[in-house]
Amino acid sequence: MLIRKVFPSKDIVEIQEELRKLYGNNFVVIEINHIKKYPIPFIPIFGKEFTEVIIEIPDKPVETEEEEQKEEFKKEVVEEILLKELEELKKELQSLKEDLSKNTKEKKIPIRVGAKKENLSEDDKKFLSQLGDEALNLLDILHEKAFPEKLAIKILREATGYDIEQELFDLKDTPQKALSEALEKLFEFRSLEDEDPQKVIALIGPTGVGKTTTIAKIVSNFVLNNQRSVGVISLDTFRVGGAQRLESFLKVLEIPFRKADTKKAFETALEDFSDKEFLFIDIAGRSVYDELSWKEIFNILGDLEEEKFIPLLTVSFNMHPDVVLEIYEHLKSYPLKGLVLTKADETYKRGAIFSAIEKISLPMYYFTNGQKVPHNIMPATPSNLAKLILE
Ligand SMILES: Nc1nc2c(ncn2[C@@H]2O[C@H](COP(=O)(O)OP(=O)(O)OP(=O)(O)O)[C@@H](O)[C@H]2O)c(=O)[nH]1
Ligand SMILES: [Mg+2]
Repeated sequence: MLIRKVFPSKDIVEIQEELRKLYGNNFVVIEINHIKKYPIPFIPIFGKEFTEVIIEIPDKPVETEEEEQKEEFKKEVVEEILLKELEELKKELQSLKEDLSKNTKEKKIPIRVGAKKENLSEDDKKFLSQLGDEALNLLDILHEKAFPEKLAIKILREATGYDIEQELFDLKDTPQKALSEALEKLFEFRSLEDEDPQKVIALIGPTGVGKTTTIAKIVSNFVLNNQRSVGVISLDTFRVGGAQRLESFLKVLEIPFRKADTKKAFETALEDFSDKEFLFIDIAGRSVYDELSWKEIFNILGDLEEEKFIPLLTVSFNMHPDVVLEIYEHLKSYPLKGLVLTKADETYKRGAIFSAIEKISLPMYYFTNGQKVPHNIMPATPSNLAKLILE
């Protein structure tokens, strides 16, 4: 906007002061003219001198506009710098991503033992490729302990949780706790101590697996730690000295003992021990193909009320799972109620047998891990099994 102003003074500095008072700094002087004004128009006498100033006032104050331009420029520069930095960051991120996926690809094809043989599903392969370090360590241990691949994956699925940030499955807790939690979900564990009293427990299984020794361990612990009343009946009568060692051991602990070679003798012993909380029956191992002999044994035991009778299939950790299944298949027509796993100390590959145990699906009652009576036995709990696996 152009403005014309007329000042009586000639002094430019004075005029500028006046203008500043009126318009601040927001004006630009366009033109300055010295003019004369006459009292009678068109008669040039008695004229008086004036200063005519033409100024322009911009729509926006000049300073603000300049500042705005500066700000605009600054913004553009900053934006440009930021964009460049962003580009750099993007590139760095991309290369990090590539490194990471290379690493994980290299690291996470952990299908080391047996996987190819077992034709894993795409889902299982994907799961394995998403395992974090701790989970991979556990997988290594399960492989070392000869767990079948599919069971190892099942265990890991239970032991791990998905970490959204890392996009990985990793252990939910310490290896001991995470494994223990997983085992609890996948297998059944039971304790004789939770059973109502007046139970008859028999250990049944192949020769030399540790049945008699395990009974000696269980009853000693019952008597020494729990003050439970127990008795033992041995059906191992046809072998020379079959029951002798057990008998002399039980004598020391003053645990009542009977031998029974007939159904009648067995029933008499049962009556004699009717006040005992737990009665253990020791049976000599025999081939599963000796069907007659098994029938004879179950004929002797046959009249026991089913709910009172707890026959436990006893097998050792060092047995081949197929052999365990073979034995189970032959004996499953009898009312087996659980499992005892012996000789954990004799093998490092304690996981192999679990492919059979998964199929048998009976609760586990005890693990034994040495020849020492009464020490080398532990109740079958998820935590004890986890310890045996991680050891
Ligand atoms: N290393 C080890 N040896 C064990 C364990 N349990 C038992 N044994 C040993 O295995 C051998 C056989 O044990 P027994 O208790 O006589 O086995 P069994 O099942 O009663 O045998 P049969 O009566 O012949 O059927 C003995 O030398 C025991 O000391 C164990 O947990 N670890
Ligand atoms: Mg025996």
